[in-house]
Amino acid sequence: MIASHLLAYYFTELHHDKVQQVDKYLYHLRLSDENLMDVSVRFRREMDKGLGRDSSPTASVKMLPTFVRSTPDGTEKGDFLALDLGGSNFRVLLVKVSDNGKQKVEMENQIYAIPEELMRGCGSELFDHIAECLANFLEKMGIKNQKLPLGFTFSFPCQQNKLDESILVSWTKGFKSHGVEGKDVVSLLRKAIKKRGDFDIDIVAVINDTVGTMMTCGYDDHHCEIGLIVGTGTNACYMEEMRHLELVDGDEGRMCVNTEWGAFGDDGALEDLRTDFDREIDAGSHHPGSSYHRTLPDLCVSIGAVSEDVSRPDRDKEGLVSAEKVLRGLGLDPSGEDCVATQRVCQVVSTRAAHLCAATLAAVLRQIRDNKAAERLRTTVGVDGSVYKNHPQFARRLHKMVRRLVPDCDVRFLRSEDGSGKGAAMVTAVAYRLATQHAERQRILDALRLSREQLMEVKIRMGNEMNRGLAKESHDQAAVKMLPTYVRSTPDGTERGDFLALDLGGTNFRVLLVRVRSGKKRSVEMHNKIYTIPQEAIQGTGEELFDHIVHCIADFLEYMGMKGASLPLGFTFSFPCHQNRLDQGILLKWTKGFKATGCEGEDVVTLLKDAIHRREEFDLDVVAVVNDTVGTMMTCGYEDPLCEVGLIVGTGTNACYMEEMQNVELVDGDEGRMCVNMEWGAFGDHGELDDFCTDFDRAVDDRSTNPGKQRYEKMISGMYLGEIVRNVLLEFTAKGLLFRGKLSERLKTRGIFETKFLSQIESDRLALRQVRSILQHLGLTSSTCDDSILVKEVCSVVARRAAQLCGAGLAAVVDKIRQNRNLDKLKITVGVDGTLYKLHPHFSSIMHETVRDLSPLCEVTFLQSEDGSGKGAALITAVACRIRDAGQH
Ligand code: 0WK
Ligand code: 0WK
Ligand code: BGC
Repeated sequence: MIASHLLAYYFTELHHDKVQQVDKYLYHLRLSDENLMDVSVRFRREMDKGLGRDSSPTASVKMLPTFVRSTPDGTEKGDFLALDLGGSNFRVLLVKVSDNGKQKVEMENQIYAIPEELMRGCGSELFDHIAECLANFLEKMGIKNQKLPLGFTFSFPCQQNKLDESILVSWTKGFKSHGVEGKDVVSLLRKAIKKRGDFDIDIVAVINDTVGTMMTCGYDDHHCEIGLIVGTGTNACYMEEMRHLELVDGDEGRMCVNTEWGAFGDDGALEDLRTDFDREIDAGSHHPGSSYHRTLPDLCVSIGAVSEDVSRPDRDKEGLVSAEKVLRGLGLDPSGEDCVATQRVCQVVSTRAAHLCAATLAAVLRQIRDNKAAERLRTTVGVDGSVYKNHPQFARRLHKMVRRLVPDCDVRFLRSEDGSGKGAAMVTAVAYRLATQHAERQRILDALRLSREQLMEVKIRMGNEMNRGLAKESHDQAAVKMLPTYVRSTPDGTERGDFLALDLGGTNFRVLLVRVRSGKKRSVEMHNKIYTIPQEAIQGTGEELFDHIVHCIADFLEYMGMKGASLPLGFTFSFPCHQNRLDQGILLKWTKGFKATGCEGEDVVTLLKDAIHRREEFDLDVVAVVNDTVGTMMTCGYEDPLCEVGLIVGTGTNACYMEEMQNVELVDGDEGRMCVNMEWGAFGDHGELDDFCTDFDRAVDDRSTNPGKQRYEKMISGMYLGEIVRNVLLEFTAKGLLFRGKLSERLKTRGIFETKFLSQIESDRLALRQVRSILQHLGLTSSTCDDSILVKEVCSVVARRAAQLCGAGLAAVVDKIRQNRNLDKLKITVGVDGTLYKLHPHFSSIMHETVRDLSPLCEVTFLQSEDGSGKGAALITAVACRIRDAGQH
C-alpha cells in the first residue's frame, strides 16, 4: 500500500514537486539508532509487563507460556505427524526420528491450500478441511491405520495451559474463521477428526511456528534458544527463566515464551513512530488497531504479488528492472525516475522493517544475557519466513543492526531449512520421550511411595513387634528388642550436684560437665567439648576405642581444670544394650558403621572402667549407661513433664518410652513404669518389612557393614538415605532417565551422596542452580536443569518415605501408651534429637502429620532437644545418685 500509495501519490502530487517531496515522505520512515534503541527499551518494558501476573492482562505483548521446556537430547525416536498452519503454506508432514546412536530425521510432507473462504468462513469447516488434508496425507503415506503422535504448528496467538491445549486469542494474517477465537484449537481438531471417524491420531503438542523454528534449528545447534519468523507475519520466541514467568507455577528451569511481538504498539507504544501510511494500512487491514509491528508483511501483502514486488527492486541495478516490471504489472507507465523512487521506497520500507525487528530482537537478547548474568552472551537465533529468506537485503540488514544494538552478544542466525513442522515433531518427540520417561520414573519411584493403608500396616506390625519384644516367651525371637533401661522415674527437681556425661554414638562424641541445681534456683548448667572418633577406632579393637574415649575424658578434665576429679558419670551409649541394671550395658551388636572388636556381648561400663584403669590418671564413678533416646527423653522431660517418649532420627534411628512395668516381662515387678529402649532400628530384620523393601533398600543393605540388620533404620536414618538416593539415581541413569544416561564414576562411589545433600537439595531456599553445583561436585558436570529437578524429586520421595515410616512407628508407640492407660485420648510429649530430624526441611512436618493421621486419639507434642542426651544422661545419673544416697541413709 505504501509503495502504491506513494507511487500513486507520487504520480499525482509529486509530478509537480520533484524528488524532494519523496525524500520528505521517506524521512518519517527512517529510524535512527537512537530511535531503534528506544524501541528496544520500550519493547523490553512490554516484555516485563507481559511476563507479570498483574500486568499481563493489559499488556499488548502477551509473552505467552508455551509449556515447551526441554530441547531434544538425542534420545528421541519414533514416527511423528506434524501440521504447519499459519504461514504462506499449510503443510502436513511425517517425521521419522531414529536414534541408532547418530540421531537422524527423515521428513515427508505435502503442501495443501487453505481456500480464502475457509480462512474467513466458519471455523468448523476450516478444521474439517485440515482433517481432510490429514486423511489425504495418511492415505498417501499408507499409514491411515496407525495412531501416530502429532505436533500441531498453529501460528497464531494462543493462550496455553499445557502443551496439548491452546486457546486462540485472536486471528491474524488475514484469518478470520468464526467460532474459533477463545476456543481450544486442539479440541476443534480432535472434533473434526472424530467426526470423520476414518483415522485417529494422538495430538501431543500444539506450538507456535516460532517455537517450531527454534526447535528445528535447536536440533542442529544446541545454542539455539530463540525462534524468529519474518514471513506473512512476524513473531519471536525464546527460552525464559521460569522464575520470570509469573503466569506459570514453578521457579525451576526455563520455558519457551511466545512473545507475540506482532501486537507491540497496539496500546499506542509506537504511536510516535507510526506514519500515516502505517495508519492507513492498519485501517484497511483485517484487524485494524492491532499489530502495528506487523508493518512490513501487511504492507507487502496489500501490494498484491506480495513481498517479492517490494523485495525485488531492493536489489540495486537488477532491482530497478524489477521495479519497472512491478509497476508495469500494476498498470502504471513508470519513468526511470519513478523506478528509482520506487526502489528507494522499497529500500526504506524494508530497512525500517529489518531494523524494527532488530530492535525488538535486541531486547530479547539482552533479557537472555541478563537472565544468565553473562558478561558476553553466545546464542543462536533460528529463523524462518519468506521475507527473511527471500528478501535480498532483509537478513543482512537485520543481522547488522542487531550487532550494532547489542555488541556484547555473539549472535548466530540459523536459517531453518526444514520448516517448523520438523520442530513440531521434535517437540512432540520430546514430549513423548518426557512422558515415557516420566511414566518410567514414576513407576520406579512408586515403589518408594507408601499409601495410608501401607503405613497403617507398618504401625500395626510395629505394635505387634513391640508386644513380642516385651513378652518373655517371644523376646528372643523378636526383632524389636524392647530393652529395659532401669530408668523408672523422671527428675523431680531435687537432684543437684556435678556430673560428667559421655555421649557416644551420634555424629559427634561429646564429653560434658553438667551442674544440676535444685530447689528455687532449679537449673542445669553444661560445659561440653566435642571430640571425633577416628575411623580406625570405630573399626579397630574395643580397647583402642575405649582408650580413645578415656583419652578424651582426660583432655576434657584438663580443659575444665578438673584434672583428677572423680565425678559420677552418665554414659550415653547409643547402641543396643541389654541391661540388668542402670550401670551395666551388654552390647548386643554394633550399628551405624561401628565394628570395634571385642565389644559385642561385653558390658560397655566394664570396658570403660578397664580403659580408665589402664590410663591410671583418674577414676570415675560410672553410675548409669543410657541409650541416646533415653537421654533425649530425660533432657526434654526436664522442661516438659509430659515427655515420656524419646526419639532419635540422626545417623541411626530409635525410640524409647515409659512402659507399664507389668508389660516389661523381662524385669520383675508390676508397679509403676520403666523406660524401654525399643531398638526399633531392627524392625524388619525378621522379614516384617520385606514387602515394603525395594531393590534400592536391598542394595544399600547388601553393601552395609551389617547386612540383614537394622532394616527399618536403613529405610529411615541419615546414614542410609543418601545411599538410597544414590542407588535410585544410578538406576535412573542406567535407564537413560537421567543425566542423558551418562554415569559418572563419582556417582558409583558408595557414600558419595551424603544425606546432608538431601536436606540441602530439598530446602526451599536452594535454587536449582545450587542443586546443580552439588551435582557438579559429584562429577555430574553435564547435568541439566531438568536433571536437577529430577534429583530433587528423588530426594523428596526418599525423605518422605523415611519420615512416614518413622511416623508410623511412633504412631504405634503413642497408641500403645494410650491403650496401656485405657485412655480415649492421650496427651503426650515426644522429645526428639538427631541431625536428620533437625536439619531436613520437611522430615519433621511429614513425620508429625503421619503420627497425627495414624494415631488420631493421641495429641502429640514434639519437643526438639537443644541440649543433647548428655544432659539427660547426667539427670539420670543425678536421680540414681539421689536414690542411692537416700538408700544409704
Ligand atoms: C515456514 C514455517 C512455518 C511458518 C512460515 C512463516 O514452516 O511454520 O509459519 O515459515 O513464513 P511465511 O510462510 O509466513 O513466509
Ligand atoms: C544428639 C544426642 C546424641 C544422639 C544424636 C543423634 O546428644 O546422643 O546420638 O543426637 O543424632 P546424630 O548425631 O546421629 O544425627
Ligand atoms: C542404635 C540405637 C540408637 C540409634 C540412634 C541405632 O543404630 O541401635 O541404640 O538409639 O541408632 O542413635
